[in-house]
Amino acid sequence: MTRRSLPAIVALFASFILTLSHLFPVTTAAHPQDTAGNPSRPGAETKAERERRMKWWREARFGMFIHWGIYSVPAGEYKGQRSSQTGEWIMSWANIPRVDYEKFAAEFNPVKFNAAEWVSIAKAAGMKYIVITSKHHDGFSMFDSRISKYDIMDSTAYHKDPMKALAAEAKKQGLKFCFYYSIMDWHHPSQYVDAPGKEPTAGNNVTKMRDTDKQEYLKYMREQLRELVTTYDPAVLWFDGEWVDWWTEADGRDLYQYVRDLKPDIIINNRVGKGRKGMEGLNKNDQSYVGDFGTPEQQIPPRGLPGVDWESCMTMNDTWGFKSDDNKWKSSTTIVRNLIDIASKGGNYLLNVGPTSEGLIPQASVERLAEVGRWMKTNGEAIYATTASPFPAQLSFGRATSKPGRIYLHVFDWPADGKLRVPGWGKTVKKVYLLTGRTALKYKQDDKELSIDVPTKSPDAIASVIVIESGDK
Ligand code: FHN
Repeated sequence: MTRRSLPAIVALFASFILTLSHLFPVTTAAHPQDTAGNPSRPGAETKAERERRMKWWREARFGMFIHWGIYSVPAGEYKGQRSSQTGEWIMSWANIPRVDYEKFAAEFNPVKFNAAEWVSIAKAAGMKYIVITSKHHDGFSMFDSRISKYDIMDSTAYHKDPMKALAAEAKKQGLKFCFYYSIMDWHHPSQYVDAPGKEPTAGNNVTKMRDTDKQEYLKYMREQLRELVTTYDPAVLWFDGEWVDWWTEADGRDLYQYVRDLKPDIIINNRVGKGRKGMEGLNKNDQSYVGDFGTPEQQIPPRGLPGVDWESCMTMNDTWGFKSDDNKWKSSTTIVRNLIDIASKGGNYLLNVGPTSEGLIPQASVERLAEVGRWMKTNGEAIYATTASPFPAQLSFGRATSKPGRIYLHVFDWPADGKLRVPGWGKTVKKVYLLTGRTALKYKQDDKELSIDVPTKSPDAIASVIVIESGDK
């Protein structure tokens, strides 16, 4: 055996082992994993338990994201400077040192904040859960944190805890209350910025961690998360800012387990670890990564992802945090059709609002959410608790969602000739009707297609839903 071939054989053997470990995640003693690749240990969560834990979330399909913080004070402008970047990143793109940025806290006084109104707006839109920023990258705590003076109780003119009011109101109106929490923290002394032309205490897309301070920061995060989980009982922890190089998958696993130990039925997104592929949001497939669901951002996966829990988060204009000059609002038609498209691919839609520093959700958002709510009032059953389209290819006229024995066709392009042609999917049709008014529709079926006679005018310009009952469970 020549010397040269030995390394080749070793390499071959190593890659074979590697392939094995991806296929069967090695539950090392240090990092035992459950079926979803999440940390597990004796008494770990069984598949059935995971199904139970994820059930409400999977059935909810539609939630409100709220980016609210002291960045709503400058509202996208700093010393006459504006940027196309998002409002919540002003500390970074305006290169504002900590000592100057902190001044926005003193000006933050949301006297018009009304928790009941916010929750009602979400509920009337058909949303089932709310995810609000407890702490964004700027490190400011929008909740009453006993371990930070840089919070809404101690540093603002407001001195009240809106998170308490929102959590109570959400419970009262039957919506799930959830928190966003940023791992990267532009304010915490453990981190600094080392980038050309940047203030070391300003914001930046990445921070550096002082080696000696990482444990201190992990302790700080854990204590804040303990406060958030035990005081407000959130149903989801939505982490973000995990892309910094000082944060590792192992850190993510430990934090995931820590939070699940605090509240075993909590749901945690994949941004607790290092799994996500950028804005595509789903996990890389080079190993199994920690987290309960994937997080595509500002985009919708091209195809359904059978067996994968995912949630697409999206702005209603071009910013997450409030910017006074951003009026690039999506239409309610676009928003409803995004929701349908996402549900037809088996995902959830987390739609954002960016309230003002006075505590108001922008009127343009309120109006569009009311229109979405009108559509959901009639068609909600074609979204909630549905699963992905059974059709192998995308339908030419719209999308489909399904339930056992039932398919919901969401028609965007109404057939001018009064005949809606649906490709065969191998099930025998028992009944076809319009969801609006449950009006029965005539149809003909052969093994190639189902042809449905529809009224000349579509019942709903945004999307008209036709129900096909096949009786096959
Ligand atoms: O940087 C953040 C951004 O401000 C916003 O919070 C979004 C929401 O998903 N996440 C990050 C960008 O991926």
